[in-house]
Amino acid sequence: MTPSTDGRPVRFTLDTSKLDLSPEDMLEMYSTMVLVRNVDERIWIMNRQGKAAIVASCQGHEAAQLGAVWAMRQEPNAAYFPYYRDMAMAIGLGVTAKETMLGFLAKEGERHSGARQFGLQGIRPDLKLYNNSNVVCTQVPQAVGYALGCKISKEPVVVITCFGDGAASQGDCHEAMNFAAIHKLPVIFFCENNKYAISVPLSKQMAIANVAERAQAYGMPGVIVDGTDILATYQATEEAVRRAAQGGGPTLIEAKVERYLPHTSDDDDTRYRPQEEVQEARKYDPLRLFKEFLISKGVLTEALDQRFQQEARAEVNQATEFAEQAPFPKADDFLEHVYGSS
Ligand SMILES: Cc1ncc(C[n+]2csc(CCOP(=O)(O)OP(=O)(O)O)c2C)c(N)n1
Repeated sequence: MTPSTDGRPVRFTLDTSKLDLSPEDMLEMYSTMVLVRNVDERIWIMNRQGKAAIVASCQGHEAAQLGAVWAMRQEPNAAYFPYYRDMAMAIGLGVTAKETMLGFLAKEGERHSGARQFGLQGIRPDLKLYNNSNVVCTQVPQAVGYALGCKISKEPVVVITCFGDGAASQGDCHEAMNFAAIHKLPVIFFCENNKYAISVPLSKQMAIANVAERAQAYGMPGVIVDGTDILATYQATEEAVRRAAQGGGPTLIEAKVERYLPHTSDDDDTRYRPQEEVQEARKYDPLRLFKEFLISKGVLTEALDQRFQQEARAEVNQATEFAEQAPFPKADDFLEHVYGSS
């Protein structure tokens, strides 16, 4: 995939002959996706039981997030500025089911914020996972600032920042992309376009069909990829990672994804979204698509899939039990890491 000469976004299509993933790699990707789906479904249930306060599900986004993570994981100096829907990205980077469950139940031992924020929000410096917050788009200029800081101090880095289609219409996003292109910063702008910003459909918040079309105006390549295809997303991101690492500057990747559940557990999407649309979208479930691909290639069998499903369920059961029994954080350390002391 090379950037088009007329600046129009490249529509990326998977070329399996160029895949540099072993069958073992692909099985690891698949079993991680199975785990993520199991964690996500369980947290949604815990919310309905009144145990998890609020959840932004990543169901339908898993392939995009994990494809991007797998490409980024090959880069030793990778840093991540995700958004609130990026649970698959977090788990792909090593956040465990137990840690995730502790976060959504706001229990002691949670490592992003000490259980003082929504699940998975806060930072995990050990994983170079920075500022995941509910405030839409803040992470995008921060990712660019981080990349600029690394450039000034001559530290090699490749930064990825993720955001939704709604966030792409915010001023912060435009300023960040413009600045990154001017300074040729090693940033991948990864837009997970699920066609809705809560209840606002894409057509009501942008006058063009693709977010990636804007890349031309900033002066960077724009790439559209099928975000329900983990391997396509992996390949597209891998190229952007290589370009960034070699000093080629930023890339805007638009992963076309589906949102299977309401915006969050506090939302009722039946008030604004035809449910037939959701049923149609479910035909392209990234988990099923990847399973069918792997079976067709002889990499996965139904028996192995059953094993992955059982292992994921067992891990999620253990994580749930652990988090339910864990205490809430102590009131005394409420201000820890909030204010410095002198
Ligand atoms: C600065 C700011 N403005 C508004 C909101 C309210 N809000 C929360 S999520 C959201 C929609 C974001 O949609 P999108 O970027 O498409 O991501 P998605 O949730 O669809 O993945 C809005 C407007 C907010 N949290 N922060």
